[in-house]
Amino acid sequence: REDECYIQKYDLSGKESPFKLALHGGCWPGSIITLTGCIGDDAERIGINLDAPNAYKLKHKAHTELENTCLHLNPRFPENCVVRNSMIDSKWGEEEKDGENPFVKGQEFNLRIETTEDAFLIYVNDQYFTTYRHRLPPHSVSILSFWGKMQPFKVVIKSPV
Ligand code: 9QG
Repeated sequence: REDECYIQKYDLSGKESPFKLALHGGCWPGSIITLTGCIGDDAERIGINLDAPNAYKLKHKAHTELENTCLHLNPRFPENCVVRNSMIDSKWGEEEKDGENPFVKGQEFNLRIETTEDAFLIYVNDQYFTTYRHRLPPHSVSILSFWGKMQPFKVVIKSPV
C-alpha cells in the first residue's frame, strides 16, 4: 500500500506549531517514509519526529499524557550535526549525533526512513546517512510531525501490507 500526501500550506518562519500527519498502521519492517521539502535560508534547528503518543498506553494499558517519540531527527545548523534521540514517557534519552549535517540551508532535500526489525535506516538526498536502533516498538508510531524553518512538500508512505 502506498499513500501520498502533498503539503500545500506551511510557513518558513518556524513559528507555527508542528505540522502533524497521521500515519495509519505504524512503521513495520519494510515500510518506507519519504519526505521531500526545502530548508529555510535562516534555519537553525529542524525537528522531524515519528511520534507514538500511544506507546505508553500499549505497554501499561493506562491513560496518560506522557509523550513518546520513537525517532526525533533534529538537524542543528549552528553545530553542523543531526541529533537523533527518542522520548520515552516524556524523557529524552541519550543523543546520537555522529556525522555531519547533510541538510543544507536554502536547499531542497529528500529524507527516506526505512524501518527494519531492529532499526530505522536513514537516507538523506539518496545517500545513506545513519542507522538508529529502535528504543520503542516502531509499530507504535502513529504521527509524523515536523517543526522549524522548513517547507515540507510531499510525504510518501509505503507499507508492506
Ligand atoms: O536539548 O535535545 C534531543 O535530545 C534537547 C532539545 C530538544 C531535543 C533534545 O531542547 O528540543 O532536540 O522537542 C524538543 O524538546 C526540542 C525542541 C538537550
